[in-house]
Amino acid sequence: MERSFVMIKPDGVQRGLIGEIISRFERKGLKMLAARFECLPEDRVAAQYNEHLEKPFFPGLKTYIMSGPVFLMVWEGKNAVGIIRSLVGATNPVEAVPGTIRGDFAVDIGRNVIHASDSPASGEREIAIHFGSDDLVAYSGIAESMLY
Ligand code: RTP
Ligand code: MG
Repeated sequence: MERSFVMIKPDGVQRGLIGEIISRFERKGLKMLAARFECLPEDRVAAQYNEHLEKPFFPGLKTYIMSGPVFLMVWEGKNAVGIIRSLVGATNPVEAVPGTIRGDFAVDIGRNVIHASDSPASGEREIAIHFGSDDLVAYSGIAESMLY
């Protein structure tokens, strides 16, 4: 079973897309293990995006991510990382196909609504940045026993 870290970025929160995005993941059959609504401090933005610290777009990315509250989540499921990346769509909304979250709701790479872990290892790393092990709630969902 894989776990993915998902963050609805400030533009997604401001546009009222939290419910829409959660609904898509629930209908797919994924299970939420944790969630928190907050404004991210600078150190966790840097840790989250450590692979991009030296990129030219990082200062703008940091300003964007810290411009308002974000909605942080942990999702679990069979192949959850790849499935969530396909539900999210391509990084650049120009390439994100309709039916994906970015394909349906975004027009600009610098305002692309949502983050999702790009590998199972990234998922575990990113979860540990934002959540403690006590924050992850263990339970069995009906959907799980029906699906797997
Ligand atoms: P994310 O990490 O946010 O889920 O997005 P991603 O994997 O699809 O894309 P990634 O390459 O990790 O880039 C992280 C975020 O940085 C912003 N970005 N801006 N202006 C640019 O060229 C540029 N490139 C990336 C985007 O907000 C992207 O989601
Ligand atoms: Mg990324």
